[in-house]
Amino acid sequence: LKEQALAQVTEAQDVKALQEVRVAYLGKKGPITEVLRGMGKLSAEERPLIGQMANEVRDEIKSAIETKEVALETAAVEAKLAKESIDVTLPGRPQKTGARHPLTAVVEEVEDAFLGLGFSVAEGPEVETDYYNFEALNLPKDHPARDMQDSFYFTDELLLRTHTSPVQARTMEKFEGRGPVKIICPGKVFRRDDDDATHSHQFMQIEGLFVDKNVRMSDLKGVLEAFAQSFFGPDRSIRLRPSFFPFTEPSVEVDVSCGMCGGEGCRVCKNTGWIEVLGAGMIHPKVLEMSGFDSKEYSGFAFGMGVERLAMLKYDIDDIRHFYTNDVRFLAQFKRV
Ligand code: FA5
Repeated sequence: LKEQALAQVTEAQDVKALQEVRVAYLGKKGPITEVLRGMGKLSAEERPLIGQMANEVRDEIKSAIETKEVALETAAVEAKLAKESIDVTLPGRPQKTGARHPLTAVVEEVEDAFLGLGFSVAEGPEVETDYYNFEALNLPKDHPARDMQDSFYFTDELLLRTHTSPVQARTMEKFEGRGPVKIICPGKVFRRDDDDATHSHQFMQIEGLFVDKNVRMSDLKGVLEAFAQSFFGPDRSIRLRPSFFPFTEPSVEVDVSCGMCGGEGCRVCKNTGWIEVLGAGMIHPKVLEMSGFDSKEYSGFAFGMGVERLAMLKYDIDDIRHFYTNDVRFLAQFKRV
């Protein structure tokens, strides 16, 4: 019986089989328990002999089972470890890295250029009131120039800002009539424009504002020239064209030379050699007064530039829609920008 039990212990392949051996030989209905139970029927001489023998067999089987159990468990842990081990000599899986969006890169570069000229960065809300988007900029409700910027309205008083100029009024108010004020403000703007290669219904602008005593048009020109040279390099030029904005007087539009065409068949500049990137001018006295500045003591200039247009000129991008269609092949080209 003992030999048979020990053989089965040796053969057991897993803990479950071992458990079956335990039940079969040492369990309540097993042969050893049966022998011990039948001790009463034996003679007085037989009893200690048989009892001792039965106990010895039981202890031997028990210890064999325990030893085997430990061996099986160790083997199971080892097998698991072997399966989970990491081969450190395998080559790594390459991680795909992203790229900064070209518009983010341009905003940061423009910010850097103007920080160097003493400007700081301000922010304003994308959902704007009619007052800040239009009225505080000398565009009363019936003003025809409101049509220049077809708007997305939520209510009569609330709209998606059509330009970053409302931040001019918001910032000047905070200064309570005391200059200098010298900020730029990047942000998203929204217009009901039809999308084409150079127009988008949502785009980005960077507003600039400088209010102080004796600020002149020549200061505006100097700042914009310094910016254009640092941003585009010395081979690009700028030109100022007279223009109209209700919040500046005089007003100008500023073009940068296209640089990516010879004038023939260019979608970016429509063969003119120039692309308009910003509107600017001397702040209208009424706008200064409405925002709490004495227009006899203070003067200032402001400008608003289109970030996509800057990016298109800088990186020779021929369609504004590339910025918003999330084609990774387009974005991946800006890894080193
Ligand atoms: C304005 O938005 C004025 N607030 C700018 C300004 C600020 C003038 C301060 C004076 C003083 P305008 O509508 O021209 O002006 O837009 C400014 C620039 O935004 C344009 O020169 C152009 O670069 C860009 N822009 C305008 N419309 C679009 C459009 N639909 N898609 C992409 N860029 C546009």
